[in-house]
Amino acid sequence: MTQEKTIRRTGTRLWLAAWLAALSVVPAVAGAASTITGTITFTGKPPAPRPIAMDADPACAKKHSTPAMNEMLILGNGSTMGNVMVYISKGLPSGKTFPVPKAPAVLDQNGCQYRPHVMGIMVGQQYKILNSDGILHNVHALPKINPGFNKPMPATVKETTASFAKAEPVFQIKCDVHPWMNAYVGVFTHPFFTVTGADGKFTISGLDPGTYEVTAWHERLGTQTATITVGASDTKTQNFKFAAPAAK
Ligand SMILES: [Cu+2]
Repeated sequence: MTQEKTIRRTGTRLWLAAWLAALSVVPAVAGAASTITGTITFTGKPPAPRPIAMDADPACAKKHSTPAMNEMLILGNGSTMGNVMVYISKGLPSGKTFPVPKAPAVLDQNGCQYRPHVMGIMVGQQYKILNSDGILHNVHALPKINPGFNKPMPATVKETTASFAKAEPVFQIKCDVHPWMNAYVGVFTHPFFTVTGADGKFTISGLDPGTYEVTAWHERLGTQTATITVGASDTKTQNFKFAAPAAK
């Protein structure tokens, strides 16, 4: 091939690449993604934080220099609430499928506590369960729709995996060796779920315009729902308040 021809071909290729790049930056106007955001707060007098007594297994107690605290009620400044799972519970088109993340959802057993305490996962996504402790644990999943499982994880077993075939909000995972160990998992056919940190904030984005039911779930204080309509490229705010249970 002559040098001139090579230059001409390279030029054509560069032009084509520039043209394709220009196409890809055309904004997608139709169905522009929308967002639902908000803050979860706790009202009423919160109970005093409770330390977890790990004395039953000295190997667990030894992993903490200060007592591990119960994770049921995580409060931030202004009584914002953590460990609340927020998800779209109605309104997504029934036939639409969403890609399953290739990365696994990871549950760790660390300091004889599950990390994270509350998490969401998609149907078919790999659920990787780690044993960072190097202590005997027993992962006992208690779903009602999916099959349950009970996986002993001796000190030498660092990892096991599972997955869930059906949507199921929200079920408990417990450790049969350490009765204080609890985690909660929600399984979804879509990616529109999140769990609040101590700041109580949540953001669910990437939604098509439409009317949605949003559910906020807490392990002790139950569920709340709200119906929200978002337009194209819209952001709507929906806050939730959970009240302390009435004294008995
Ligand atoms: Cu355990």
